[in-house]
Amino acid sequence: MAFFKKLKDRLFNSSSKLDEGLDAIMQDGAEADAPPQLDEQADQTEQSEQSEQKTPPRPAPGPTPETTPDPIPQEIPPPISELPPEAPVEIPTAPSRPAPTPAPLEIPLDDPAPQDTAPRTGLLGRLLGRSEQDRAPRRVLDDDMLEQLEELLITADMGVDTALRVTANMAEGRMGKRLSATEIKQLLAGEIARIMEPVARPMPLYPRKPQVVLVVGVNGSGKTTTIGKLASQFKAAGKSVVIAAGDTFRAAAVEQLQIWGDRAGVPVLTAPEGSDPASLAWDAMAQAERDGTDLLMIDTAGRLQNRADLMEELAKIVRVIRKKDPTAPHNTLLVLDATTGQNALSQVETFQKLADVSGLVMTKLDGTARGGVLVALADKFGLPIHAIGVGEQIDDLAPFDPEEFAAALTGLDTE
Ligand SMILES: Nc1nc2c(ncn2[C@@H]2O[C@H](COP(=O)(O)OP(=O)(O)OP(=O)(O)O)[C@@H](O)[C@H]2O)c(=O)[nH]1
Ligand SMILES: [Mg+2]
Repeated sequence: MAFFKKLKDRLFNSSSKLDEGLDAIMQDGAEADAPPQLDEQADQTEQSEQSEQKTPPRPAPGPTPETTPDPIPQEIPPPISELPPEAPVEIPTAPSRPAPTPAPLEIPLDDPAPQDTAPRTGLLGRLLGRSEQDRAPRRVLDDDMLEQLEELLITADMGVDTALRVTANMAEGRMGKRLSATEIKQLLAGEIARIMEPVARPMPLYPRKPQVVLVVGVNGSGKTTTIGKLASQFKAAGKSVVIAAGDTFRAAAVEQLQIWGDRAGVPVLTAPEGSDPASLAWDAMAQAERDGTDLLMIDTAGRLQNRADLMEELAKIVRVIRKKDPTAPHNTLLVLDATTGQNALSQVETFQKLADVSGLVMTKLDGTARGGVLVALADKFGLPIHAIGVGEQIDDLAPFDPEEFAAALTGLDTE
């Protein structure tokens, strides 16, 4: 589907560095079965095949992309879900309902993705089949290569600990084996997907009214935009939503949120500039309660994790919300900008202490080559990743799909 294709393309764009790095490592110590000059031919063959076989490849078979199984599942969960298993069952019909698929993210089962990722070999490639794959350059997996892989993963922002773990796991039982670039990508992608699998969870919805969703994060991480996108999806899923403009710090912040409210078709509650965001949160909760609103999303001002005063202000917002409803906030979403790299780790640590973060939204995954930090985050904190931002438009918020992400990050699918 169009949306899925867009997401895939964007993620692929963001992953080219890791992909290129892997290829460079292979070339560094590659042992080809074929003589070296065939490698050059192979490169040309690969390029010419990618440009729709404008020039027919030379008869000498060279390495061409291997046929890899499509790592993209055909069904992708929506970024929000009705009742998680642990949710109190107050609405008898709700638990048995199938997870609703919000309109913007509806992905038909007959999505053409499998065709997209079909082997892109030409006629020659198909004729040569297996023998061509056998001739792909290979490199012995040794300490030297492992070290290079570790470094590569670190430059992709995976962090030292996670990079070491990923490479150690992929190397287990394979030291001394001769691997092709595609095999290495498959192994890395498998390891990454395994780490990411448990955190790929849609934002849970509870029967509580109003369900209070507090949205926090550093300046410019994408909180307001994400609220607009989420509000639109919740609304499409049949929920009544109201947004509280808790960023009373910046005059323009309220206007920006109002624009998003209009786009999403949900009301925005505001307070005068400079007023106490905690009291706005209180008033918004009271109003949402009176109106029987399903979801109250509270935007907050961006705050850097080293600003103690602002962090204390956030802690106060949480305290006040809890005074009104001890079970609230029901979701505290930390919005992280994927382009900030390793700093995201310290953001999670600080916000977790003050606001009891329940889940993450990772924005700006389009246009960054640093998506590896998600792996580090999943490995270190295990917090659910509810959704990913892949653009500035209202429908540019997607569920997090671990296999798709792992394939995109390693460049597995871009061949
Ligand atoms: N490319 C891209 N841009 C995004 C994404 N999410 C947000 N942005 C852009 O990032 C910028 C900051 O977004 P905001 O939503 O204003 O961020 P914020 O966290 O509310 O910012 P403050 O309120 O100033 O702390 C805007 O220009 C958004 O359009 C995304 O997923 N991809
Ligand atoms: Mg904002």
